[in-house]
Amino acid sequence: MKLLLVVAVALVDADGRVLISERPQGKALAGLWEFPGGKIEPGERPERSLIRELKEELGIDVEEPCLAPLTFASHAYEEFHLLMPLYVCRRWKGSVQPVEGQRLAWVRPTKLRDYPMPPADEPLIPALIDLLAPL
Ligand code: 9L3
Ligand code: MG
Repeated sequence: MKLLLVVAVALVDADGRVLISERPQGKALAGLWEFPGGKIEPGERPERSLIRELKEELGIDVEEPCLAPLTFASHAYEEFHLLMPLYVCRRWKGSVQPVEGQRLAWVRPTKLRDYPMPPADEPLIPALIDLLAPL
């Protein structure tokens, strides 16, 4: 089965909330809330892909040293197997905007389960709760 490589990010604000984005109508998995990101293009380094996607989808500028890999998602869809590292990013330039008209939400990690997510994204929640739990 084809392996689809995708990158995703948990943008974390000063209050420890995480950004999720609703997939627009007309796209696969429309209406589900995901960690922003997208496909890695052939020959592209994953960090570059993520920087590109964050500019395209949210209008922000991220620098590579601000990205830290946290964990991986893996899910077998009918047509492909998805492999998706989740990065964490706490610093960016510019204000987050819904460039593609998508709905956005800043959510406490423990509240992420209130939002319907693609099957690849949901198993990432515990790692975020663990990372961002108040000390
Ligand atoms: N996908 C799942 N969870 C995510 C992201 C960013 C992407 N957090 C899945 C949806 C699509 C595929 O990966 O099947 C490619 O994503 P996109 O290029 O349609 O955003
Ligand atoms: Mg995308």
